[in-house]
Amino acid sequence: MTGPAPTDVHPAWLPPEVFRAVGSRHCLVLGAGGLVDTVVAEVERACAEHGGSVRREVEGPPPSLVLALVPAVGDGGPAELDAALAELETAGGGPLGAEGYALARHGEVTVLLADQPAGLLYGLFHLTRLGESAFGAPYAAQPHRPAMRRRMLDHWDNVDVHPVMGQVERGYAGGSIFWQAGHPRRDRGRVRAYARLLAACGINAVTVNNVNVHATEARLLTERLDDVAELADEFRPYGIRVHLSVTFAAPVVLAGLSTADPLDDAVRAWWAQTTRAVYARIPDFGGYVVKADSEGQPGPFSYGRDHADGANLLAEALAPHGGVVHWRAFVYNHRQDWRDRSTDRARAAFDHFAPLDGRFRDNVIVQVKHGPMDFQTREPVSPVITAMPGTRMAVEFQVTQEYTGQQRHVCYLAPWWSEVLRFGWSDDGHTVAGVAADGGGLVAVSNVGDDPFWTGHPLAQANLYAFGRLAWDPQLRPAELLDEWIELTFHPDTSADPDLLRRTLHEIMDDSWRTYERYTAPLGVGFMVRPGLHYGPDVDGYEYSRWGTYHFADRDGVGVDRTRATGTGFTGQYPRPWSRVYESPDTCPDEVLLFFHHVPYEHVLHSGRTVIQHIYDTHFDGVAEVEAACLRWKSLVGLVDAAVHARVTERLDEQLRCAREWRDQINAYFHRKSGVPDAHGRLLH
Ligand code: GCV
Repeated sequence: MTGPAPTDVHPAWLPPEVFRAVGSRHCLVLGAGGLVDTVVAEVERACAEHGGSVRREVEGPPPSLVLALVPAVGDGGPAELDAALAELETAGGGPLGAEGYALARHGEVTVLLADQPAGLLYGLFHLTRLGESAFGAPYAAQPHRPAMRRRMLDHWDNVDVHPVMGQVERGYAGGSIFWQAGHPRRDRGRVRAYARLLAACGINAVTVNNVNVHATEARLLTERLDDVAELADEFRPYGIRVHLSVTFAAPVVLAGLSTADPLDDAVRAWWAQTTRAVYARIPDFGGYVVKADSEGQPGPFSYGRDHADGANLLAEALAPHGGVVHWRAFVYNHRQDWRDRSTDRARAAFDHFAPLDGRFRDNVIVQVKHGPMDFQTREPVSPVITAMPGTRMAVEFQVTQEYTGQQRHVCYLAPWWSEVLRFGWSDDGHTVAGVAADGGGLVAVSNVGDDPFWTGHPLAQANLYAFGRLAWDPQLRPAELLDEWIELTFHPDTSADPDLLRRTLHEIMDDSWRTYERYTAPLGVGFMVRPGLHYGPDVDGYEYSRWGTYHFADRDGVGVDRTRATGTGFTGQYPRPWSRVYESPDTCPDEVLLFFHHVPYEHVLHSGRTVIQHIYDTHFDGVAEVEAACLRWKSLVGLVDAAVHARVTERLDEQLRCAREWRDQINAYFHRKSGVPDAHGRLLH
């Protein structure tokens, strides 16, 4: 069932060592169903490696680990199982649900209970995180349920190599693990191993192609559906449903209809019939993902319809089969005139979507990027997330590091995602995490490719891991998640200096997002990257472009006035208290000051420093922090796998080169614009 682990790829957070505690026990598994077979196969593999045993019949010597589906528990099971069940009942809290599980320890027996097979699988992976501690002192049954029902990764993978974007759009880890130059890859073991890693961090949905749907990829929906079905077969044993990005123009480009108008009967009939065929082939298909009227993709605007009309068309086709449509809210004018100060890209998603609240069908999930612009290193939370109580919403993160160092720089993103998820408004305790949990869950763009370390930069694996875990439980702390990831991936106890290894990884990674922020675009102003590529500094690269990403630096100051009083009015899209907080530079948090305000260089931040001195200081500090990270990493020679050490060393060298370039270009630029010298007299070039 699980197949042999591929040997040409790093085991990431599932090396055989993490199964030692489970694999050295005498295990009893009670229950049946597809995912139970996966659990049994996992436990068998672990026991073969570590000397334990597995059986599925109650009769036999006392087990030390019982994994049981509650409905399969009958008379005659171990007494410890009954005790755990009784505790669970007393604890209340209702059923464990489709994916929940409970863990308990009584006497010498650890018990894992679930209502349904997926829960058993997630519980098994929880045991890998606990290791021996799951088999120590007794503890009463503790239930675990995911906060989000849908925890999804979108792959921006192309079937054909795109002439500009390549095999994977914004991919920094080699080619696609699904597709290679026009065809599905044959090495399916890699996909299965990926599914296993994803399940182990809690992911349960994957989109297998880019949201920019080109000609070949459009046909995955119809004549190339078998390719999608093959992938679904690999993901299914790990409880992961496959979704497909489709083009809104499909009825025209695939079936030759004269229109894709969402209100046209022939168009509706085509989607209904096409979707029926998809479910006939892939009964557990998840649904469609759509990028419409965005960056050149077709959409309902061409027919004078709005996004509710467009999304409802696909939702109607999916509803009879239990599918959902993820309809992206990333809609803005990408053909702006930089001279036009009245258009503000940050406003666009709210302007298009907030008025449609309440008009989307139940199986539409409006998928919103977490910030109003585009996955910059720092942005405020998108106000759209606060504005559509009558709509199911999914919040979209970007695990692939398009604007955060492209997996050449260490940039552990969980601290930021955690901040976003905790962002709250109103007295009723609304938070981003709450909106996602009540609606369509969390989605992220994957950072995985066919690279032997999965993610190019081995330390970027932590972002993938942390995303899945935060989607399961948004309350988890980033440092705690890093602990988990370090223990699983590096198993420090088997190294010569466990404390040094743990401490050093934390020192390098904990604050690496803020380090990256320090040496790149300052105070939330964003972009300043090379156009198209989005790597390395180019302060004015986007300043006179059509993409709507400006910083407006002149000799007196910098930043975008998005206030109601004198700017684009974007601050008015927020509920209180944020509409007020962001409106005034006196209350606006420093880290997003230049996102909301155009201020003089001598403006004094809450930190007590002027904007210009902050720019100089943070850029020197950021580079110093990268220098320190390089030295720290050196000290881990011999404590981590040699190939991992070499790859990270190579990436850190590039990070340091690039950080120095950022520092020098940004500092020189603002020094030349402002004429203000550095208070500490450092070289500004
Ligand atoms: C898939 C940004 C990226 C694009 C991406 C787009 C999106 O603009 O640069 O490559 O397209 O976001 O999220 O749709």
